[in-house]
Amino acid sequence: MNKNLHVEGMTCGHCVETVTKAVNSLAGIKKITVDLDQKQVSVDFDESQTDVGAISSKIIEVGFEVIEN
Ligand SMILES: [Cu+2]
Repeated sequence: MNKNLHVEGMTCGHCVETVTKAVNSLAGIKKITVDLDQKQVSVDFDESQTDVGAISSKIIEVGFEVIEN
């Protein structure tokens, strides 16, 4: 499954790396792409292992705001 999330608060490459690492620490993540300019985080994941709620919580946990599209 693929989900696009609107993530507020990312300002630089370090933020992108923080979000990427946090999401990748979850089980079932296949691919994450972060578009800093568009504030979009695109995640491919195995829905039998994780869900949008868990992904959003993880992003919030490391200090960003998730606005679901
Ligand atoms: Cu940053």
